[in-house]
Amino acid sequence: GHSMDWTSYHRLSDIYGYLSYLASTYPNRVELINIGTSYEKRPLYVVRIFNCSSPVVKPAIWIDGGIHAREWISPALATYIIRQLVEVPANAALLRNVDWYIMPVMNPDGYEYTHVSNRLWRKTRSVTSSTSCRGVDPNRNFGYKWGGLGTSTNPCSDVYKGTKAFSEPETLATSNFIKGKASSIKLYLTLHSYGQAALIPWGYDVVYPSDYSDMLALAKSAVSKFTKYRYSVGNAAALYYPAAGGSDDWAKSIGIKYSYTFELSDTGAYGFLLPASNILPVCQDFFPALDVFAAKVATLK
Ligand code: 0X9
Ligand code: ZN
Repeated sequence: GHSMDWTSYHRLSDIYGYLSYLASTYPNRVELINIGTSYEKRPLYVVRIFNCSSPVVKPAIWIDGGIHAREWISPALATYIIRQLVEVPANAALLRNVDWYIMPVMNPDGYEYTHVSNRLWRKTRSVTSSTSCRGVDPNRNFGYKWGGLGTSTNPCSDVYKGTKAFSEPETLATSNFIKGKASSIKLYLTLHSYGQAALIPWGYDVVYPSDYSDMLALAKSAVSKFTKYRYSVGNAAALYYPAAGGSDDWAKSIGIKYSYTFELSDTGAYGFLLPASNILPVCQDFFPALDVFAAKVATLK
């Protein structure tokens, strides 16, 4: 076994250590893929979870966490999902017809910075044109409607969009990897906090894709699995605020029909500072929704 747990929030080295452990312990179920390097030269890891039954190429689900550094419940849930899929035999059915790509920490530099320097840091840690302000908002840096509403040209802003779309090594590596697999990835899920909401594109403005009703129906059916926490479901720009350059919009724009941002617990009492005693309840509540997503994706060619 391994000492990873979901009763506290973990440093990046613990998370990466757990991923390596899983890959070496379960080589026929787990592949650890290094998709690139962060600005501060940390590796960027995607875990592929699969089983070896035919067909060789299955429809896949992508899940990422840790786009925003301070949203600690997000990497915690992503690693919990990895653990449930890999180490809990009762969940084997979830791998039968679907492959999983899970990136628990897309912004590792920011995540480490929240542990050692500034708990409420949000962005990457790249050097900008400002001598005093670092970092780009990775969720304003994706290449669809980049630079639109809800973004800033000011490097000191928490929603700084960067100098161009995919200026950040983290968003560039992630988007390149997803593009390479885009024909198999049928569902894109990105984990954030907070607010308890399932947000549906488009988020760049209050605009609805032509297949919005399909996206809404699946999201509603997924959150109906939750028993402890109530989530609202709706258009991202309407429910939150218009914000361009988000990863969800970009995933939708490249043809991934089902693309969602999940804003996890809570609704604001603790906000980003969700106590560690909430990690397990949030994760246990969320996991059954993956049955709904996997069942849908299994039907998609
Ligand atoms: O503002 C964001 O990036 C997300 N909220 S957060 O509090 N986690 O920062 C919402 C993003 C929703 N999606 C788009 N606007 N595209
Ligand atoms: Zn976020």
